[in-house]
Amino acid sequence: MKTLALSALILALTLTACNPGPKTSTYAATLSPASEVPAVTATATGDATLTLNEDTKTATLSGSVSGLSGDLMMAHIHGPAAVGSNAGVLFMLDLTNTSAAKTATIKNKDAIITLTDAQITDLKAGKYYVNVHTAANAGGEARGQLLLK
Ligand SMILES: [Cu+2]
Repeated sequence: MKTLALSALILALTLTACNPGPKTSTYAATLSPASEVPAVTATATGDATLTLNEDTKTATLSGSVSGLSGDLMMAHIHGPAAVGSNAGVLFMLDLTNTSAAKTATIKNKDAIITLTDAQITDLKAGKYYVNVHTAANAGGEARGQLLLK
């Protein structure tokens, strides 16, 4: 009977090891006016976290910004570009303003972000960034590079 229990335990451990679930990686961005290219003078700060499911090649993003000069007008993931250079919009982000406190939350606009293999390569290389836009800083009030955590 002990042998049977031990066999069951070994089988359970083997199955666990062979079935680790989806392979995910996480990317974090710290948003600041100083990271804009060129840098802007503003008090906005924020953060964003992107979680990539490498099996399904899909991602979700969530984050928040505060200290904005006014309502957040737009928020995007831009790329591919390294720190210090700019690139076009890749993915629209959904935003919710909390006007009184000049804060907003951001998240993926579509239900899920779907990436190509080339886009995943760029993301992993740190070439994607989050940029939030206000009326006062239409080109971007706070930016943060999405970097592997
Ligand atoms: Cu943008």
